[in-house]
Amino acid sequence: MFCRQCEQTQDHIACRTVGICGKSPETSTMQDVLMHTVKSVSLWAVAAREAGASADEMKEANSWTLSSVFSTLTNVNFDESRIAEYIKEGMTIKRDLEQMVRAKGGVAPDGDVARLDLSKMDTDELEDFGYTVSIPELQKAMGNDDCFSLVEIASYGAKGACAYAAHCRQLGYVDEDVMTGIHHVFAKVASNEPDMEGLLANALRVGELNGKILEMLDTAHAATFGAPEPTQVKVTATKGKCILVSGHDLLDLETLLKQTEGKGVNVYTHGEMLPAHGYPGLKKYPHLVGNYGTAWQNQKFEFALFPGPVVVTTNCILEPRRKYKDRLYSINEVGVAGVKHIKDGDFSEVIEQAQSCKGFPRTIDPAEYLTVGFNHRAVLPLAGKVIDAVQNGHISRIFLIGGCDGSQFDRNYFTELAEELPDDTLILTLGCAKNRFIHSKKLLGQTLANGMPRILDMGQCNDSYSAIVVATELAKALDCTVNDLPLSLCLSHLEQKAAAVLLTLLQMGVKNIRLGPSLPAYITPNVLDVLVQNYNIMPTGDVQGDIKMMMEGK
Ligand code: FS2
Ligand code: SF4
Repeated sequence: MFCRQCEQTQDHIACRTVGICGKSPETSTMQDVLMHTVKSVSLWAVAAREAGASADEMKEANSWTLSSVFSTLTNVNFDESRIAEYIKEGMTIKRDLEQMVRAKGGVAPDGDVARLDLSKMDTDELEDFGYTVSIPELQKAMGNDDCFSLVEIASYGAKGACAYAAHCRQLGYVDEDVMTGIHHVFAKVASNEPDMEGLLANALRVGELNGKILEMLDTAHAATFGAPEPTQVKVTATKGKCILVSGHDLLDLETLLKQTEGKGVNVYTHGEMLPAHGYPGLKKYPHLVGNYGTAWQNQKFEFALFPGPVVVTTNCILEPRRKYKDRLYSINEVGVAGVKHIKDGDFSEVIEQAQSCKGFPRTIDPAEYLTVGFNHRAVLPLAGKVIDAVQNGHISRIFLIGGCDGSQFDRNYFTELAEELPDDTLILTLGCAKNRFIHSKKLLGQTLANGMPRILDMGQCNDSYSAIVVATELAKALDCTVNDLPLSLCLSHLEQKAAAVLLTLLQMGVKNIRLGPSLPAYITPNVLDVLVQNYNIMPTGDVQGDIKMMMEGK
């Protein structure tokens, strides 16, 4: 195996024996084959649309693309057999697209990737094939490391964009123009030609598409569950039987809440599901009693101690410990071999298991709370207050500290940063990286001189659009650009959703982003130079030194 798609990659080079995430070489190789299949399907999808295929005719190819790509993200699917199923389905989709192109008199794409036929291969043969389309093999074939770095940037960013688009699809939102763009991105990657300019444009195109997807996801969430509003969330236990829900898919949480009504079972959120409590359509359920635990990387301890079943809706799942494996359930694109997989939104087995588990023996008193729900719809009405506070010196600077969390020790940077910033700074946050500081006793409950809470939790990484709207609207109100705002961005990077958001920010022209705890291994020094020259992107450094620079607007 050779995987370097995320930040936690081994020695900051690549995972080559087994993934730091726990991914086996077999699953990793199978995912390489699946991504090659995605490229082949994308070439035919482009040809089909050029031949006049309608949005309706592209439905299956669109849906398969989103699910297949999502299954290859970090910490999503460790089940080799499920990846093999996606490959087989992809071959059927490709055959159907081929027939469509020919029936419509279109032009068939050329080349080995377009001619890919894996339909008769068994698992061993697919794995053997996987070694021929691994990252090092494709890089060698291209013969230009900088161009290949751009291929990887676009591919991993497109993976994140597909994941966000899969969340949209779950809520019934699919945009044919966006899907056309996604297939074009993968078709460009399929060419594997060392076209520096075209590949740079392809990477920025991913950022643009992802911006549209994030906007669509924001609309879909608000239309389905109501506009999020500031809400206190209990983070201590309530006596009773319980189910824990982790991941990002709010619709799964809603389905579970409906199915647990009147069943005497409380529901808790975990990890990226915390912001669910801010949505009127979810918080109306009295048995959604609170949040349990912290970010995904602590699940091996936290799930083990939870006295009921656990459902993981999307990333990030880890290979489970024996202690809770029989209480763990996956759903949607998530998968781990030997873990029960929920189909057709039927949670009856989970609910039955919750009723037979111990549950929490007592209610913790006094209870503790966090506040969530500072979506852009809740923050923009405060914009006047923020601008006044900035102008009269009550807010010295605004910080966006967010992104993905992870287990590495150097991610304490984000805790120290939040704790060490001057008390008159406003901190916006989103994504699971917020767990680095929202529980901090030093910061909990802090307010600014104008009475505003000092930390505003804007939601999941899926809610990055909120940060974009707030920054853009503040810039409009102050008649300047986002880069001229008294705003510093410090982003914690781990997986491909973060890569997509970063490309969106770059494509918008946002500069001076600090990225940490280290830069991705797939960025070559020359490509990094381009990013530094054009966007002044920086690695996170020493906390005190960074604070000094950021307070000076650097
Ligand atoms: Fe966190 Fe994991 Fe949100 Fe990322 S729960 S690192 O994939 O998507 O954020
Ligand atoms: Fe390693 Fe990340 Fe790939 Fe997992 S997803 S194998 S941790 S680079």
